[in-house]
Formats: sequence, structure tokens, C-alpha cells
Amino acid sequence: MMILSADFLVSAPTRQQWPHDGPPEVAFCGRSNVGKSSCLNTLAQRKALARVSNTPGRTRLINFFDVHAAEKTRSGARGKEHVVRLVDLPGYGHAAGSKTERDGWRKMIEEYLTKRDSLRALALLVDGELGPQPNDLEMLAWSRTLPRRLLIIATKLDRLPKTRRESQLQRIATKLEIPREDVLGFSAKESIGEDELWRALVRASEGPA
Ligand SMILES: Nc1nc2c(ncn2[C@@H]2O[C@H](COP(=O)(O)OP(=O)(O)O)[C@@H](O)[C@H]2O)c(=O)[nH]1
Ligand SMILES: [Mg+2]
Repeated sequence: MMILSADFLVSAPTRQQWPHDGPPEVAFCGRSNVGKSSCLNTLAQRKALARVSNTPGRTRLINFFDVHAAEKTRSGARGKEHVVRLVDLPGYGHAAGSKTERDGWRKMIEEYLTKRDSLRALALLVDGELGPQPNDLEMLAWSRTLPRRLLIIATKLDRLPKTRRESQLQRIATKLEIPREDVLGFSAKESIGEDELWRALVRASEGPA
């Protein structure tokens, strides 16, 4: 993809601050530190559009970004254009959070995932090295009840030796009870899976519901 523009819109604590419905949205969710912000930055080809943090759980708001991209034709020229709104959701599972905080998180996410008209797809990120954790399985089970498309991304694949990546993606698929081809292997550090993820995003955001 050729990125024509990538713009941060707003950090929204409540529904009143959500931007008006616009381009089709894909929301990124997963455990704190799984690599959501890094994944967004890779897709937008920007270093720090979404903040990347070493401290888990710092992004507690819903962040919206508009990305305008163009496919590259075989000759490298600018092809078909796409506009998608990428949404960085606060992560779950950081140990430091109190019950009040967790309840606040749940309410904010639930409202967004169930009520947002423009939301087409949910991208669930799982740590590719660690594999799915109990809270990921819980999130997946709940996500399946929503009328949204679902993308599964296994992050930080660079941390595994090349020879172990395929078997690990297979293991993750088995654990999530989904076909292997539904797990997208990804690394922000080594740009693994970037094109494939963009294709999946375009299909999910523009395809029939
Ligand atoms: N090795 C490796 N580290 C990554 C990758 N993506 C993110 N990280 C690191 O994981 C930490 C959390 O990343 P971040 O994108 O902030 O995760 P978020 O909390 O889910 O938004 C940071 O220290 C990143 O540098 C990746 O693809 N490979
Ligand atoms: Mg983040």
C-alpha cells in the first residue's frame, strides 16, 4: 500500500467524544502490550501515530485514526484508493488495574463494540510468541457474538525463529478453534504480514457485512 495520509482524530473517553460516523472502521483490541499501537503505526507507515509504550495499560482511551491509502499497480503507480478508520482500543489484562478500572474498561469497550454504526470489523491481536491467553479466549468468545467481521493477528512473530513460525501459527489456530488461514502472522519490527493484513482490512471494511 501507498499511504497518502494518516491522521489522528481524537482520543475519546466516552461516547460523546466519538467522532461522527465516517469511513468504515476496524478496531484493534488485545491484551496490553500485545502490539496494537505498533501494528497501527506499521499499517499507517508512521513511527508514532499511535503511541507505543513500554508501560502496559497506558492507553486507556479509544483512539481514532483515518488512513487514506492507495494500492500500487504492477508498474508501481498509484492504483485503487481506500479510506479506513483504524481504532486503537485500550488493552485488557494488565495486572495493575483495579476492579473499578476493569469495569470502566468493559463498559467503554462494550459500548463501542456493540453500538458503533461505522464499525465493520474487529481485529483481535494475540501474542504470537506467547500464544492465546485465557482473557484472549474470553474476548474471542464474546467477539463472536457481535455482528462484526473478525480478524485474528498473531503479533511479534520476529521473536520466533523462522523455522518455528508456521507451527506456532498452526498451534494458535487450533487453540482458537479457527482455520489456520484465518490467523495472520505479523511483526511490526520486521514488517512481516503487512501487505496481507492490508488486504484483509480492505476486504473486511469494504466487503458485504
Ligand atoms: N519484537 C517485537 N516487539 C514488538 C512488536 N510490536 C510491538 N513490540 C513491542 O511491544 C511493546 C508494546 O507495544 P505496543 O504497540 O505499545 O502495544 P499495545 O499496548 O498493544 O499498544 C513495545 O515495547 C513494542 O516495542 C513486534 O512486532 N516485535
Ligand atoms: Mg497501545
